[in-house]
Amino acid sequence: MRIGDLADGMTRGVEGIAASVSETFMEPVLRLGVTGLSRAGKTVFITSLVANLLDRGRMPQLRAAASGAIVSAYLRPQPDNTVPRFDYEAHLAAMTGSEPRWPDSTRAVSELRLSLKVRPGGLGSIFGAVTGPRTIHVDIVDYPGEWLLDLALMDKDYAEWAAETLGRLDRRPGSDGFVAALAGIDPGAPFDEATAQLLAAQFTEALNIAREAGFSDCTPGRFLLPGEMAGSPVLTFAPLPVPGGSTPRGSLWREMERRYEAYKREVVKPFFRDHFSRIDRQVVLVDALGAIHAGPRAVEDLRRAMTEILGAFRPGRNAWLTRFLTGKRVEKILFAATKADHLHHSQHARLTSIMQALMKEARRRADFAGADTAAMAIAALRATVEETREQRGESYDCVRGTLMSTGRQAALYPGELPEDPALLLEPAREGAEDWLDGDYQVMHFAPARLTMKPGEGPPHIRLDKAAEFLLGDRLR
Ligand SMILES: Nc1nc2c(ncn2[C@@H]2O[C@H](COP(=O)(O)OP(=O)(O)OP(=O)(O)O)[C@@H](O)[C@H]2O)c(=O)[nH]1
Ligand SMILES: [Mg+2]
Repeated sequence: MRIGDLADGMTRGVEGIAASVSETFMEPVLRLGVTGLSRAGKTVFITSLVANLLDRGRMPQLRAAASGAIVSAYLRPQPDNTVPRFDYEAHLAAMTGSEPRWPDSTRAVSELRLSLKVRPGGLGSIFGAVTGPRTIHVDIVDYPGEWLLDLALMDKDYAEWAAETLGRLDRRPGSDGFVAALAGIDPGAPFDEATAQLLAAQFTEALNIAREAGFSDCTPGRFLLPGEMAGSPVLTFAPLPVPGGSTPRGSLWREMERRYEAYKREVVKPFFRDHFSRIDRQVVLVDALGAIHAGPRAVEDLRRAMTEILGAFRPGRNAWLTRFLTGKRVEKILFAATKADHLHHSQHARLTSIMQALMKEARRRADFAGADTAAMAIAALRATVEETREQRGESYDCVRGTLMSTGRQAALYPGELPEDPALLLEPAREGAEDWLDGDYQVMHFAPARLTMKPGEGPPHIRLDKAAEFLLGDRLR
């Protein structure tokens, strides 16, 4: 199953065209896809990107900002009337208020439209003077990262998904209750609702514990964040082994299979069809540092999850990333390692190479041929300052910030990332329990208290470079 296969034929295709030019004014629209697992940094990224496009003082590497080509930027009503608006103001107020804090984890989908008035060639350009400024709309969607995982389900039938999921239970914490519940049932026995509910509840608990322990691949994503679907049949199933050779009609197994397919059809498909199928530019956010900190298993799990997810973006007839009717694909994809402010800049290049290596198979599988891709280490909201500390004759490149736990200032030396990413990725692939050469630390820093000058957005690392890559060519 590819993203494009979800297009459901012509109706959607026609809508796709209508949405790519703003209805009334025929102004161009750029849909920016922000892809990332839960806690990858999507909401912070969107908030800070928008704030820094509205006030462009900290965006020197975005050429259209530096040259003055962007005349003005403002928020406009979004195109989709039934999707909640991304609560930009509340998120920004949280991050930059007098008691700065991170925005809450996202629980539902939302959307924002940022419109940029651009004078081609910049201020004083003859071309600009002749043609006058034009407007380009940038549409961005935010959603809970848990839901992204479900993209990998579209390619799997129930038996496959169940076998994979059951196969990794023993390598994950928190599965005991579910394993015990499974031991007591016969998947070939006639279906009954009480058993289905018990299994689903135990399985959901196992997923939640695994997620807490830093595992990325915890499908189905809505089990972690059910919203208004809690308790419905599409969320009341669990993986079962195939009962001895046959799957009789009316059996528990058959009903679980039916619900799994209903979940894919009625929950997963509409979400991706509505929000992912018209993307022009894509940023893939990855919390590589967080996974490295959680250990080799989390790194391998992240690598696999991202490979499976991006597999759905492979091209083909009606592919997910194929523009409807025009056959155009996503033009640019940025792979960004987020939260780079946890590292001194002397290590940013290493983080970028690790991210590139992590995403290598995903990129190959997705075959983003024709798309322009780049990788960089960024911090959407910089929460630290750099500092070099001497200890016993050695100097350490640290970062300093306000600890979330105590509110106190602390300096962090996260450990030295290897120059060769294989030194991390290979032990992870081979199933190592711990890193050989010590630990990698992550501290949870609160956003720094700021005084933002007029015309400046929140502080960041390379957000301007990311914006230049993603949007720059359309703003000239
Ligand atoms: N230091 C630092 N921390 C960050 C940055 N961006 C995100 N974080 C941290 O990562 C956490 C998750 O960021 P979010 O933007 O909420 O992540 P998300 O991808 O929207 O997560 P879900 O909504 O759960 O899918 C934040 O609460 C911060 O602790 C950053 O630029 N610097
Ligand atoms: Mg979020």
